[in-house]
Amino acid sequence: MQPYVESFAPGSGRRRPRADALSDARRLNLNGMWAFRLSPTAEGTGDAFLADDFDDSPWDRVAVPGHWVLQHVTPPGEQAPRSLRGTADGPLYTNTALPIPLDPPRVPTENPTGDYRLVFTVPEDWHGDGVLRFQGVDSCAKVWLNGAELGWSTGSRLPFEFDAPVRAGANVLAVRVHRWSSGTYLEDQDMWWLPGIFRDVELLARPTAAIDDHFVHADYDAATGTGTLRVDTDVPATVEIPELGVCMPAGETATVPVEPWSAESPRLYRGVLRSAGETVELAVGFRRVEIRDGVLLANGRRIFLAGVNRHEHDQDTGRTLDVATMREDILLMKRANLNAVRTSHYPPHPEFLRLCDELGMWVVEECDLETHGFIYDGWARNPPALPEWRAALEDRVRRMVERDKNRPSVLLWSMANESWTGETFGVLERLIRDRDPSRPILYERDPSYRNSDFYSLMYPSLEALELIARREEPRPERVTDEEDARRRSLPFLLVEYAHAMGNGPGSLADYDRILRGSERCCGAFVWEWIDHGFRSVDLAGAEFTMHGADVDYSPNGGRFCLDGLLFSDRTPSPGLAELAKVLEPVRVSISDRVTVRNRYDFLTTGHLAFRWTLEDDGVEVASGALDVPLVLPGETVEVPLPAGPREAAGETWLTVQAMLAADASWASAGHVVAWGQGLLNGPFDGLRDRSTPVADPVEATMPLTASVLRLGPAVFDARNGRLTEFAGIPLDGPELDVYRAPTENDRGQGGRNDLASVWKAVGLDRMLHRTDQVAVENDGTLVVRGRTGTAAHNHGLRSVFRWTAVADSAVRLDVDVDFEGAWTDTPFRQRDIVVPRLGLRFRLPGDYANAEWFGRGPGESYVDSQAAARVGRFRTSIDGLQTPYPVPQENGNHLDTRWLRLTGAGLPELRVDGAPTFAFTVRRWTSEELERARKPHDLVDSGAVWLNVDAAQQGIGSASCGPALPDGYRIPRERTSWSVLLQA
Ligand code: IPT
Repeated sequence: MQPYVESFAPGSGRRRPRADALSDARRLNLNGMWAFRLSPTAEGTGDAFLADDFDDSPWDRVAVPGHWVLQHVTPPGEQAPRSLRGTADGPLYTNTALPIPLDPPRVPTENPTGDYRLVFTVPEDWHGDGVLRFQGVDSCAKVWLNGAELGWSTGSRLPFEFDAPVRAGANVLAVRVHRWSSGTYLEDQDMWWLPGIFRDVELLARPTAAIDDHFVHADYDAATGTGTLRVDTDVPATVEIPELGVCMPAGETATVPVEPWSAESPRLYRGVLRSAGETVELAVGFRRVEIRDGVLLANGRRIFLAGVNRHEHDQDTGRTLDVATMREDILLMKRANLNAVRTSHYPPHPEFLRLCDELGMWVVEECDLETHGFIYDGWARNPPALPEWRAALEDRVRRMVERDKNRPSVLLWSMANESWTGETFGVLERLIRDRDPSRPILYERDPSYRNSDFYSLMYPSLEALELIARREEPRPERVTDEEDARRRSLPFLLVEYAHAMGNGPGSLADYDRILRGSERCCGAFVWEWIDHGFRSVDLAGAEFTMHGADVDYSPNGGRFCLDGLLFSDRTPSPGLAELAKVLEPVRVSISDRVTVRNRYDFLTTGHLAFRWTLEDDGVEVASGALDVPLVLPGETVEVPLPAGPREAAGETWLTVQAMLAADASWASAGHVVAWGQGLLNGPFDGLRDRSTPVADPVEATMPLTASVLRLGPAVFDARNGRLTEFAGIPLDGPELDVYRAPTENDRGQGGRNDLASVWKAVGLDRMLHRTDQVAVENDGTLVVRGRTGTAAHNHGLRSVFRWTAVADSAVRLDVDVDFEGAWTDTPFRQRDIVVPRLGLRFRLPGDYANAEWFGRGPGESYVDSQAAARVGRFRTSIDGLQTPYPVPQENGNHLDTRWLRLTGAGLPELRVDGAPTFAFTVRRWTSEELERARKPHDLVDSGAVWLNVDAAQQGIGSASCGPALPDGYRIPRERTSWSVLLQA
C-alpha cells in the first residue's frame, strides 16, 4: 500500500508556491532520456531503485518530459518494450465518466505505476543546495534524491518544488508516478488520461539572497495615461526598468506615463529585479481590468474576448508541447482574429503564458479542477462540498495564482470547470481576492454565481443568448431573489459555444451578431482549439487518427475528443477559416460605397492597408490601393467606390481587403485581416436571364431503337428516362438525392437532436426510385415523371424532370419536386423530419480529375457557415475538394455556384450551369460510401466521379454538443424547382 496515493492531502514536503520567473541563477535542465520501469500497482518496482548503485541498464528509456503511455515501454510480465496505444494500459479517453470506481479518495489496486530514474551530474562549482522543480506530473509523484525522500505531490498540471540537497558529482533522482490517485477525482476533464512526467524537470540553484518570489503590480490609469508600478519581493532588491527611467527599491511605487498592455497592443516594458544574489527578468505590462455597471473594461474601455478554448495537445506527444508548438498555436490564433484563450481546463505550460504576454492574447486561466464524474452519483460527495478536500482545492488554486500572477495576459482566474457547487468555492474565491484583487474571478457552473464576477453558460441556443444579451433571461432554478438580482447585473461570458466537432460549427456569424450587439456580453470561447487525436498506424500499415473508440475500453468518450478547429496535426479545418472571417476586427461592406467599421477595442486602422479588386465573372479586371482615412475604434467611415471599368459582360464583384501594412510579430505584411465583397451590377439572376432555352427547340429525335432517346447532345434510356450519355460522355443519372453522410453534428448528443437517426427511421438513407412516365411533348421537351420513396413508408417525393435541347451543345433540365405522403408515420417531431439535401446526383466517368467553378470558394460552404467563402472563380482537383475529416462525413459543399466545369484526360469538358445557383459536391465515392467509412483511408476510388447538383443542403449547426439546428437552416418540406444546364 502507498497511503499517500489515496490521501485527501495534496502532497507533502513541497516548497511554498511562487512566481514562475526567468533568472540568472544557474539551472540544470534534467529533461532527457530517463530509465523507466512500468509496474501494475502502486508498489512500483519496490525501493531498490533508490540506491546509488542500482543497475537500471535493463530498464526502458523514456523521454522526459513525456507520457509513458505514448512511448515504447515494457509492460509488466513482458520482455520487450512496445507501444501501449490501443490497450487499456495506454491512452484512455473518457468525457465525463471517471475511469476508476467512484470511491473517493480510494483508487483501484490496478494502478499502473512508472518508476523513473535519472543519474545526473552536479558541477563542482555549483554552490549549495538546489531546488528541484517539476512543471507537471500526471497524476501523483513521489520523489527521492540520493535515496532520501523529498516528498510527493498531486495536481497534474501544476508545478511543485522541493528543496534538494544535491552533491557535486553524480546524484540519483528517483520518481515514482502513479496513474491513479486521489487527484484523479479532481481532474475529470474531458480529455485523454495520460500519465507521466510530461513537463520539464529542472534543478535550480538558489544563491544567497536569491529572490524566492516576486509580485509585479502594474496598474494603468486611462484617465491620466500613467502606469503605477510596485514590485513586492521577499529580499531587499531593486527594480530597474531603464526604458521608463525606473530604478527603485522593491516595495516602492513609481507612477510614470506608459503605453498600456492589451492583447491588441501587447506593450511590455522589460527590466530586472536585482537582489544581492539573483537577477530576475521583468516583462511588465500595465493594464487595469475592471467591471463597471455590468460591463467588462480593460484600461477604461469595453473589451470583447474573441476566444477559443485550448487544451494542450500534440498528436504524438499528448500534453507535452515544445515552445515552437505553443508559439505556433498563438500565431494561428492571432491570424484567425482571436484575441483570447481559455486554458481549458488547467494552467498551461508557463511558457505559453509568457508567449501570450509577448504576442498579445487575453487569457482566462483555469485551475486544474473538474469533478464532473460525481454527476453519476447525483453530485453526492462532490469534493468542493466536502471539508476533507478543502486543502487539496486550495492548494491547486494557490499554485495557479502564485505561478502566473505576474503575467499581464492573465485577465481573470477561473476556479474550475464543471464541478457543480460547494462551500469551498467561497473559500477559493476569498483566497484569490486576498492575494490578487486585480483580477476578476469566474466560475461557470454554480447557478447562483455567488462566487463569480461573471454570469456564464455553455452552449446556449441563439434564442437563449438573445435573452441574455438583453438581460431578460429566465430565472434559473434554486436561486434566491438576491442571487438572481446580483447575477443579472453581471457581465456575461460565454465560456464554451460552437462545438467544432467534425464538419462545423455552424451559426458563428449569428453568435457574433448577438454577442457584439450587447454590452453585457464580454466574450465567447469556441469549443475547442484542436482535435485530440493521436497519430497511429493500423495493422495494414495505414496511418490514421486515433480517437477514444479505437481503444476497447469502457467508459469511453469515443469520437468526442475530435472537436477542434485544427485537425490533430494542426492543419486548420474549414471551421477556423469561418471563425476568422466572422471575428474580423474590421468590417468592410460594399454597396454604392465602401463602409469600413473598426471593431478593435483599442487599435485604430493605422496598421492596415486597403486594397480593392474588381472581377468580371471571377476574372480580375482591375485592382488598386484604396484610400481609407484613419478609423478609430468603434467608428465607421465611408469612402466612394474605386473608379474602375464597369461595363462588364458578367457579374462584377468588388472585393476590398484590409491587410497588415507592415510586418507584425504574429504575421507578415500583407496578411489579410478582413475583407468585404459587393456585387456592383445588380443581383445575380442565374440562368433565367442568361440561358433561356432557344425559342425553337431542337426536335426530339424519335427513338433510334426502342430503348434510346436523343435530345441534342444527350442520350437517354427511354425505359427509365435516365441520361446515359452526354456529348459522348458516358454517365448515369440524374437521381433525386435527399441524403448526405451524417456529420457529427447531425448525430446530436446522447440521443438529443439526433437528426441522422431520424433520417434512417424515415428511410432517407435507402431511397428507391421509380419512373412513372417518359414522354416527348410536342415542343420536343422530354418529360420524365417519377417518384422517390423508401421501404415500408408511404411518404416520398414526386419529381418531374423536363429536358430541352439548347442549340446543339447543351440540354436544359428543369426540375420540379414535391413531397407527398404523410411523413408522420414515425415517432419524431415534425420539425425534425427534414431532408438534409434536395438535389440531383450524377455518376460520371472516373477520369474526371479537376474542377473549376464560379461561386463560393475556395473552401467549403454551408448555409450556416459561408462567411469565409467569397464569390469568385476557383480551380482545384477533385481530390482537393475533399476535406479529410478524421471521421468521414459530409464535406466539400459549395454554395451559390453559377457554373462548374469538370475536366479530365481524354474526356470532353463538362459544364454545369444552374438557376437559381446550385450547391455542388464532387467525389470519387458516394454519400453511402462516405457514411460507411470509419477512417479516411477506408474511402477508396469507386472508379466513378459522383457529382451532386443540389437545390439545397441543410446547414451544419453544432448539435454534437449544443442546440438543435435552427429551423432557418433546415430544408422546408415543400415544393421546389430549379434548373440545370449541361454543356460540353
Ligand atoms: C463541456 C466541457 O467543459 C468540455 O470539457 C467539453 O467536454 C465540452 O463540453 C464538449 O466537448 S461539458 C458539456 C456537458 C457541456
